[in-house]
Amino acid sequence: MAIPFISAQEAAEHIKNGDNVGFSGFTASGTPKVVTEALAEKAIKEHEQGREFKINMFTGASTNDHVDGALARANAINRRTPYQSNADMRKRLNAHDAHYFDLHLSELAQKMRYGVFGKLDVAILEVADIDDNGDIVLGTGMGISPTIAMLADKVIIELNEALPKSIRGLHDVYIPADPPYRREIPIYKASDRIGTPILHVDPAKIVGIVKTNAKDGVKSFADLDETTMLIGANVCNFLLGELRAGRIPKSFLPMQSGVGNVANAVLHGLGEVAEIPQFDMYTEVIQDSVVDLMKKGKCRFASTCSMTFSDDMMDEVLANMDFFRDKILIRPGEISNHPEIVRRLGLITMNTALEADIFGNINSTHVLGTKMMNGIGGSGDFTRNGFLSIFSCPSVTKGGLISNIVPMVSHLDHSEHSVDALITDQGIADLRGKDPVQRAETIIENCVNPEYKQLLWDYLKLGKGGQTPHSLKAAFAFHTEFAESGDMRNTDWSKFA
Ligand code: 0RQ
Repeated sequence: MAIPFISAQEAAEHIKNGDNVGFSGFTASGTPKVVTEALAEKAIKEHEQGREFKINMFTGASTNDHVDGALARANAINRRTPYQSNADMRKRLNAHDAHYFDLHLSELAQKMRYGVFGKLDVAILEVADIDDNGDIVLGTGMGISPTIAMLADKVIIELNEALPKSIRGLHDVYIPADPPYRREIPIYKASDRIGTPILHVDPAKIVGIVKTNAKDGVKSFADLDETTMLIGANVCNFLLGELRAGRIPKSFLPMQSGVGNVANAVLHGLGEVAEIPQFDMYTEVIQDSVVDLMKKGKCRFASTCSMTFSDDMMDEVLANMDFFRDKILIRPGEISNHPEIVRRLGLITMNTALEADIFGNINSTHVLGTKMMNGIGGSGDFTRNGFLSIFSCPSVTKGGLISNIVPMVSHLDHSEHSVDALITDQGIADLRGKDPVQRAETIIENCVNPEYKQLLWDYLKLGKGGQTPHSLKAAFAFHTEFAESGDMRNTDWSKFA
């Protein structure tokens, strides 16, 4: 029997208050776009009638305004995991209107299969193609799609007609067996294909197909500012030094990079350095800079969970599939971020901190210790297991009112044990093989902004010995000073002597 075409509103009627709902995609790429808007409208109407309407929301990573934005504004979310980056959703999480729990991205699909969050009622999948047997070509990001398609009682399809059928072949759909039956995941180089290009869904579960042609809507990057360029150059120099010293093999190692301007600057920088050989990427997100590297022949292959390209770049890639087909594989998040593979392939990992402390601990998620920014994302999956784990951030924020290097991080995401190097616009702190005091000295000397250097040297003297010499009274003085006067530079250690 043919799968029926339905409207977004009819699709939304299949979703009930309290349902667990899984969404395809990863970042803005490959997420549903119209059923979620209709669901938000339904929630608003239900609320107007005085009825409860909230769902529990499971995604690959962040989404876009059609998903997180629309549902947050409608106050339609009860539980949310594992990552978001939407201003309206952020407000809901921080107000506890939506109960957000922050999770390593690689863990969500398996935790859903283990039954941790109860049964999955509905999955909404954006697809490029589907036939009546339930054979699906997914869109531009995979996330948790294979697992939610398998677990959900009902599946709603968004067929995105803007995606060309030629995207078929880019996906590598694979679900590992669950313990005690799991075996090694047989990826020995970034380009190893282990699954199938097609996702099969039981057609009996598919309640209908909603047509759309909305684009992912990823914005182009802003021109790089001076700070970003300095960080990018420092990361490139560090990697070049490691290559010259023979600590990175001559053939280089696969790279992972987070999202954002710094990642873009680093990759752009690597493309400019002739001494860096061709390399592969094994990462969760590829951005526009990776396409440029592929065109230059610098990046040989990218294994990813999503193609997070700006709309213009996406059009270019999709129009030139003959060139890109053998250079990109889109995998589920639990494979793109799998700790086993990160360790085996020996990834060079590059992620971003909101703040770091002088001993090398990292806060990637909580602004000034309390407000959730986005979530840990894949940064922990990669950082903890990388061959060389690098964190970067600007040395100061808000025109210098905030130092991104503090005495003690106000929230801990990645401990000193997982961080090999910290890099800011000021310079590089190689933390490997150093004790906590040596780490602090290196970070203060090389990474801290000149306006904060003396303050942090003085803090180090406040500590009364021990392996990690903190002053527990003064450890959060930068943060409390910012709360009081709005400027961390006003910190006065004499109050704590
Ligand atoms: O504030 O928005 O008011 O301008 O925080 O800071 O410098 O624009 O940083 O966009 O690169 O994001 C860590 C959040 C960095 C991101 C984080 C303020 C600053 C600004 C944002 P405004 P920037 P970026 C791959 C891997 C975790 C997940 C991860 C992230 C705003 O990289 O989510 O790595 N990482 N995943 O002014 C107070 C500080 C601050 C601060 C910055 N110390 N205190 N405010 N800000 N530092 C991706 C995926 O997993 C999908």
